[in-house]
Amino acid sequence: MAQLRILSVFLLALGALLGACSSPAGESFAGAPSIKAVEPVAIHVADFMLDNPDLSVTGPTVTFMVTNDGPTPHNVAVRNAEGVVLMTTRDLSLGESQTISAQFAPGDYITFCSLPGHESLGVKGRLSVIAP
Ligand SMILES: [Cu+2]
Repeated sequence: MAQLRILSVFLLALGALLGACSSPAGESFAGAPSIKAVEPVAIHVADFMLDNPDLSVTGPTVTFMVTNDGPTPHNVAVRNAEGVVLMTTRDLSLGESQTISAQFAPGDYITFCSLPGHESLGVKGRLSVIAP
């Protein structure tokens, strides 16, 4: 029973610590402006990876700014769990960017490059869209 009590105290302390670290919605830390939903989500694609393979964004409208940092042409596409592609950039050459917006229902999606073989080489990530 004593162990359970110690665990409870620990969890309470942890909760207080986590609470102290998070800022209320709409507030930002000094010098670090909060990212609003209307600002593009930056994605950098390269040979053969995405710089941020685990994105969480607020929907329904999401704007991405996709940049290709690799010598091989790439695009960034988004598909849902059923495999339906909901958004694709054009094929971008080294240094090219495209800003693109699409609507997403809350849920989990896959980001990938649709050029042959690129997804299996590593240009793949997860996108989680949360309700506003
Ligand atoms: Cu690619």
